[in-house]
Amino acid sequence: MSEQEIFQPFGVDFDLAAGAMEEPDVHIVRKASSMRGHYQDSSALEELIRSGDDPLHYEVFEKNIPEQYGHLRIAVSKLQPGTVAGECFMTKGHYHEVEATAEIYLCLRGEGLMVMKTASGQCELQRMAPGRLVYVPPYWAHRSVNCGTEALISLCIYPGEAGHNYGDIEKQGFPKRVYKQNGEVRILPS
Ligand code: PAN
Ligand code: ZN
Repeated sequence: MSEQEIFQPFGVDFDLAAGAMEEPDVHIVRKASSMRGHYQDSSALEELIRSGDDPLHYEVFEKNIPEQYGHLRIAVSKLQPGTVAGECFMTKGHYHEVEATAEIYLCLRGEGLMVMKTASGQCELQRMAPGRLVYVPPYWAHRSVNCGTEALISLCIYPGEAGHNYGDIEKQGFPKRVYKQNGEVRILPS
């Protein structure tokens, strides 16, 4: 490999207390309207989109790192608190396109759950809380769910070549849903 092809080292500053990546290169915004098909109660989501003027749902902040084998992608995921007919706000969730790739989520702020499933029907949940790291092994689709009252913010690191496969989740969802009623978190079916 010539000297020109070698990717240059760099540093990224984080405000760990705020859960913020300084100077991200990419800022992805997902509003409530991009969550159609994901919540149990689709009319409640439509009502939120209408009455709340399509509010912000979650954001992803990333550094520009090649989507290639050998690299590690760095992202911060920031998911707003709230519910849709009692179902906690969540990310779309995805398998990695290269299914045999893992990911780590280090939670910086908030409280939530990582809901994970395999194509063969296993489903596991892991608690997310500041300072807790969740390991998402290869082959597990993953979705984060905000069960708290402030934004759920995590630092995510995953292989450069991983990619995202949303199609399967849009069709099948996850076997378990997370609700919050009168301040109590409920996972259904239990
Ligand atoms: C994360 C996710 C991020 C947003 O960076 O992309 O939390 O979730 P969705 O991609 O499901 O909308 C990650 O898991 N990357 O692989
Ligand atoms: Zn992922």
